[in-house]
Amino acid sequence: MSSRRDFFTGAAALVGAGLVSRAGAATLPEAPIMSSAATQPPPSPPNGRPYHPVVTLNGWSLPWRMNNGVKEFHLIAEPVVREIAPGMKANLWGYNGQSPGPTIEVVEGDRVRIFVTNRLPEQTSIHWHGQRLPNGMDGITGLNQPPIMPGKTFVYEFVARRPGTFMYHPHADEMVQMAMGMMGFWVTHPKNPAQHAVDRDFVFLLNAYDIEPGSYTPRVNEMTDFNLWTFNSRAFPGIDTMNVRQGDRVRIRAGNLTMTNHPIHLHGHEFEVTGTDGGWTRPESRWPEVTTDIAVGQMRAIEFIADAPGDWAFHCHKPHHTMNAMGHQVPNMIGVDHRGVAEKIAKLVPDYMVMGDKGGSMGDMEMPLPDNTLPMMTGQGPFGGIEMGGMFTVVKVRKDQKPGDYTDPGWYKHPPGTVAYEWTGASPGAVRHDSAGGKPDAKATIEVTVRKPTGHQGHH
Ligand SMILES: [Cu+2]
Repeated sequence: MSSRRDFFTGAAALVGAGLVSRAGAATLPEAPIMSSAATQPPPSPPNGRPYHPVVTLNGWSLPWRMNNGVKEFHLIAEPVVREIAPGMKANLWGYNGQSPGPTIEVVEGDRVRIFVTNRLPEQTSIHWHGQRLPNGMDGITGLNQPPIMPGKTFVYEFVARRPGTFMYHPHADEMVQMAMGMMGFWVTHPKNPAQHAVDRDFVFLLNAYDIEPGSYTPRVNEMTDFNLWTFNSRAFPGIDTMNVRQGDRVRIRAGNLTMTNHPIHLHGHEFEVTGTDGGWTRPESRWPEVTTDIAVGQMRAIEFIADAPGDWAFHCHKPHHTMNAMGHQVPNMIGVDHRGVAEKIAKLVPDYMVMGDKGGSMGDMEMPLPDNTLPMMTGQGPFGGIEMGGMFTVVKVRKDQKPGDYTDPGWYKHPPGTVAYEWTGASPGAVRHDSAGGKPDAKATIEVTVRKPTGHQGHH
């Protein structure tokens, strides 16, 4: 993660696209390109009305140009290479060098003009999810507008009437284009910057990909069996941590553009859902939660006071969504004795290894992986392997994190006596109870019941 100072170094990654010099393009605003997948804390707005900028997790906000009071942005739909996490890159489609595309930040009442240049090999369009706008700006190919053909630029223009949390994505060949990563975040800040003000405001999209280990391009026809679950097209340990100051009021906004729901869970704090893609929730309608389910196509803004110092996990609560690419059709081998079998197979298959006979713990396991894939469960913490992947990151709450500083403070230093520890006194050993609820019997043997396949049981 970068600090505000680093941002200006990171801004070196912003280069003119060099794509806008054709005849008639002199009126197009510059289309900045981002080459880094690191979180870029945004600079304060250089012009226009004031607002408190959001921080896009492993992303950035798109600069604009003021043209006679209109905020002009330039999005370029194009193939990109996105680093999903160190060790894995994906050929995706996105905007301005990254997938997801840059966050667009405007202020309630702003007149916004967005130029969209299509550099994909097929037609596209952009739908501005959740916005109040003229029907012809809604972006459904065929319904509201003709398609933007390859090489063409379209202009969308509307007033950002409603403050809140939005996203953008194509409504053209959308199964393919969203499976390829075409999406981005949009925040319309309230006219009055004091309204809904928080100290830190993080945003990201939930996305999922099916990329066969060893390959680079998503299988776009997949409906359910995705193997990469990501925040802003990054998988743990590639997702930056959210670093905050103790006592901060923190908002985290997430939008779900996958094909299943994600129960998003925060450790160590309670939060309230303060906004959806339909607007801000009324204060009297809120209740405390530690998990909120984000359904397909929904956005949620949660808020909490970060009053508990520490490194707090923040993740999807579906266990398979905190794993990285690997077949999920692995049988449950807990308790199976592989001795002998493994040796015989190893003679035939040199890289063969027994998996999961003592549970699935693989955090410290060195496995031969194909090129360009991620271990299923990975990431190192101060106490060893974290054994996570996918939709997992950490909220770091620190007393001495400076306001406006988003740099990673390192691992939490626990006060003495506040970490779970090993019992080193006398151990009673393992005691087993028999199934009839009788006396403990340490020597009880395991009785195995074998059910033989006898055809259609219960259908005699
Ligand atoms: Cu999930």
